[in-house]
Amino acid sequence: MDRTEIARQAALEEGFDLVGTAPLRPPRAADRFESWLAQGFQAGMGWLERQRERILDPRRILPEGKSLLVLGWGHRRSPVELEGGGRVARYAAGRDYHNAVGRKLRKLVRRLRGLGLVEHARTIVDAGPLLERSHAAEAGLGFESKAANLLHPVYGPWFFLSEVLVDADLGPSDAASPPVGSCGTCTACLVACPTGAIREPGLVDAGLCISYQTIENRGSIPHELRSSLGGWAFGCDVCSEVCPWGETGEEGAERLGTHARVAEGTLVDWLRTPEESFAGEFQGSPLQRPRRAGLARNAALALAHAPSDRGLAALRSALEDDPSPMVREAAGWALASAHSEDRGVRESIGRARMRAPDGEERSGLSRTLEESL
Ligand code: B12
Ligand code: SF4
Ligand code: SF4
Repeated sequence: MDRTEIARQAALEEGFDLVGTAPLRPPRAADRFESWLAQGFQAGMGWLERQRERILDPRRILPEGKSLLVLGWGHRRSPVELEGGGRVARYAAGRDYHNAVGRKLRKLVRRLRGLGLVEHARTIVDAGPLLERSHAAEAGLGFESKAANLLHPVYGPWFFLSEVLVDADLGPSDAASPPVGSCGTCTACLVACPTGAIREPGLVDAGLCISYQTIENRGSIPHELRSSLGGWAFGCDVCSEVCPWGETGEEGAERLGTHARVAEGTLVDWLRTPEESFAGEFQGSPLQRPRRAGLARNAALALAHAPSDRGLAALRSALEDDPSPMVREAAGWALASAHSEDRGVRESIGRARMRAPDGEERSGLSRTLEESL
């Protein structure tokens, strides 16, 4: 067995489903990345701009590096909805994949070192300075798609990517010619995207993407997008769900499990979680990423898509006394959107506007009152 095959076998034995190798060099989609940044499609994710140099030449991450071992781990599972409404992107329903995959990567590196295959190595999963889908396409893990997701003939879009940068020359993998498949004439994701975020094939404007707005945006979600959120309380799977390549593959829900706050929690619970208990309650879950105020904001807006008496009561109290101005404002919008006919709702929003100091909360509530009532 040559060293590439040994490394491949080691990765498969660590539980990865897909393995490929590629030379450590600038990503093939470098021009696309630069033009994406130039057009501001990264929205508030300033770290992508700050890491630009390393992303454009990953040899800066590991100067001794020669190859990339690119790994895929499937996460297909059924749609996830909280009791009473509120959708959660499937990848985020259980334990945080960054931790689960990170552990596997570290074990793999120990093993590769033990085998004498590598000395210097660096692992990356998601947040590292690498254009993962581009290198993964080059390593033969899948093909680039109109939704921008990397698609695999068996796993569709339902797999995570991660990498080990190594100082060994692993050569191209056997899979270096991309797996057969393409979008062909399909345009299902372009048509289905609720906010028109896929501006053209392969080009996603993060500022319009529900995934960005509900996970990465720490501020207020733009009013124009709120009615299109469609009940997504964390992330969005629409472009993956409509993809015909995503229909096969085994169910893998047991891999990350289902977090208690998803299995037993409701939007009302999420909205009411106090700052003091947030970290404890959501421990180990990717749902922590937007922090307490971001998740409560998402819950408030999603309650507009799943109206109920409990939701009405929770939104009223959030409007009155949530500690975050962003959450109070979102609660006002959700009340106006779903409960404007209920007694006293208009007056409560009006009073909240009077109480709010000058700033985003006040202007947001004014806009809500002007537009919806
Ligand atoms: C920033 C980011 C986001 C942003 C921006 C998304 C985007 N499309 O750029 C936001 C927050 C919106 C986001 C959302 C999601 N993300 Co994200 N995200 C990233 C991150 C950190 C960087 C992506 C990036 O650099 N974007 C810049 C653009 C230019 O790069 P790109 O989209 O990868 O570019 C591809 C296309 O241009 C296409 N392409 C290239 N040439 C051509 C030519 C043609 C003709 C066509 C059609 C396409 C095409 O291929 C390029 C890659 O080679 C990566 C991890 C990483 N470090 O790479 C994860 C990552 C891409 N995300 C991932 C996931 C799972 C998601 C979501 C599905 C999460 C969810 N359920 O809510 C959504 C999907 C949204 C979408 N349709 O892209 C996975 C994707 C796995 C896969 N199989 O593809 C990654 C790889 C994380 C991981 N480690 O698993 N994400
Ligand atoms: S994740 Fe949702 S909002 Fe973002 S591009 Fe896909 S369908 Fe559109
Ligand atoms: S839905 Fe159709 S166009 Fe979109 S990524 Fe899947 S195959 Fe390509």
